[in-house]
Amino acid sequence: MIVLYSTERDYPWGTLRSTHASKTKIVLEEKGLAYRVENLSPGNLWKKPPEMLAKHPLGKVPYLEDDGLVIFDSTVIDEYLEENYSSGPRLMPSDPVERMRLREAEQFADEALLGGSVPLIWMPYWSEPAKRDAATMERGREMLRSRDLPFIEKTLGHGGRYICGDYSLADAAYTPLAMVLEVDQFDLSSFPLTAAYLQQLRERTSYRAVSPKTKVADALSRA
Ligand SMILES: N[C@@H](CCC(=O)N[C@@H](CS)C(=O)NCC(=O)O)C(=O)O
Repeated sequence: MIVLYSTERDYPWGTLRSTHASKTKIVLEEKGLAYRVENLSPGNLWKKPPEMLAKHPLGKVPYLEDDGLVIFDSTVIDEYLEENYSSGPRLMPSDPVERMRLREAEQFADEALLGGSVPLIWMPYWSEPAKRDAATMERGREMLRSRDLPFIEKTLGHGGRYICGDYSLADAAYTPLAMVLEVDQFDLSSFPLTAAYLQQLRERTSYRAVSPKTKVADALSRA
């Protein structure tokens, strides 16, 4: 069985999960694959114990084991799942230009959101409210408002239902944004296309596995 290494934890303000590992969990769900989650403590992400470094050279999540094969990096894992498990729904188009657009949209999600604005908002939620750095969180929200959301809004202007038209691997990369902004109760009224898009992602069956309303114990595997 596929084993996904992630970090997930229940808090009174919602169940928090690694954004990058959630991107991979969504693909496992969308493709209908059987898997279980190996839940690592948040402390492992900075302690980086040797057993973790043996599987991911940077000691990050996600990494995944599939029948003896160990794979790291959410983008690489997601493409591997798509290419190796062709029996599930196709999450990548075959046209080279469409594939390029998908990778471009995913790259933006990785660099601008998951590696840029989103952690400034998300990391403080792993601490109790009194210990959160409000200024850092606001800086993350401002990056979203001024840089990231305008680009997403423009991209969604193509009229398709999802970021690249039909549902694809790229949408898995935007689902962590839906998750984070749900916890943050972020006001998206100036970005109506993005608001509708993120809501659509939340309404997919796959979202249950990463929803802040789903307790860790209730989404640790899929048969
Ligand atoms: N490029 C990597 C980034 C993974 C990543 O940064 N994961 C975070 C958790 S969401 C992490 O492990 N952070 C610990 C660290 O940066 O050392 C991927 O897409 O998998």
